[in-house]
Amino acid sequence: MRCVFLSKSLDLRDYLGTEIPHLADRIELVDHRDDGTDADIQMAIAWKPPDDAFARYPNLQAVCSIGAGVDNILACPSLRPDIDVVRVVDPAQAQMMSGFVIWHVIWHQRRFATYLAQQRDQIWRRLRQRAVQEVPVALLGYGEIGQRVAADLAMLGFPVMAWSRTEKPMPAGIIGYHGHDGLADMLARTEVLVNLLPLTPQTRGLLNRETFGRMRRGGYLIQVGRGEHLVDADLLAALESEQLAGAALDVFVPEPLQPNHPFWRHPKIIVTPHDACDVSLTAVSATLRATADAVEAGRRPPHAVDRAQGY
Ligand code: NDP
Ligand code: OXD
Repeated sequence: MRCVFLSKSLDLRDYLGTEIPHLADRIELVDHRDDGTDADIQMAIAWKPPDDAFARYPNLQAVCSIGAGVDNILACPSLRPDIDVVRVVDPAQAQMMSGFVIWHVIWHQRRFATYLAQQRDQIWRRLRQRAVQEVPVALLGYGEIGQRVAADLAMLGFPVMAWSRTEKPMPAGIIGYHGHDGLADMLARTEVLVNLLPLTPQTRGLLNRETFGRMRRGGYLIQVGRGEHLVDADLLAALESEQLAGAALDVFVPEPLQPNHPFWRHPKIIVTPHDACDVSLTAVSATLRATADAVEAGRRPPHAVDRAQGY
């Protein structure tokens, strides 16, 4: 099956690199800039596709993301409602994300920012340490990645809460919340807030003044969802007023983070370049194969998102 690359920010042929020969028996990869017969293209792989990307392919049935999130594809104005949008679900990615989140939770719990500052001034001073049980962690989003992060944090002994759109049964040691009231209840008990939500109209701007204000004073934000979830000025104000003690930010608007943005030099913020975790090329490749099989069989591909919900 022929599969077209659609991206304005990445050379996807270069990105897939070593996987291309392994896919060759099943999938012929073509670049949208190459000449070709557009009507025979039934599937695509995309990351930040150009606005008119889908207009040229009248028979396209499915488009695969190269990541867990699909907001950049759903935002494309030429995407037709009948095209299945497929995301990557990769347990190794969830494990990597979990490591990132745990590192930051412990950074906050064990007061490493203060130790780093003390070292700079050659100060030898022991700080009061708190047990894991004293630091409640709340996850916004309890999906493929959130469930892994929650289980790992709970195993380390942190009190863990998780918020989702729908109510779900929770394993022992993790308290579940859902809906608007559920969020308020959870935030009132939260010291560390981890954003693992997809970007949808309902979640955009959720990391705001009101949300921070509901948390325990001196809390910490770990922002690994999407930049659009965060109201930047509200975070700066929460840090200034010491409502929040610090924040780890991995995602931004726009990316890369603008050179003059105050986050870069803020003493209470750790910036990473959208690298909290990475999807493996093997997982992307498996997603492409499974999608090709489904399109050929006239089935809905595995991990096709709910277009109405936006994730
Ligand atoms: P999933 O789709 O598996 O899970 C999404 C979770 O968010 C679900 O629990 C869902 O609730 C919940 N949710 C969605 N909308 C709402 C809402 N309005 N209110 C409350 N809860 C809501 O996604 P993943 O776990 O695979 O990934 C989550 C996100 O993490 C990605 O979309 C992406 O934005 C981000 N990400 C960031 C990476 C990085 O490197 N920084 C890497 C990978 C992902 P329910 O269970 O009820 O459906
Ligand atoms: C993402 C990813 O969706 O890296 O951000 O998978």
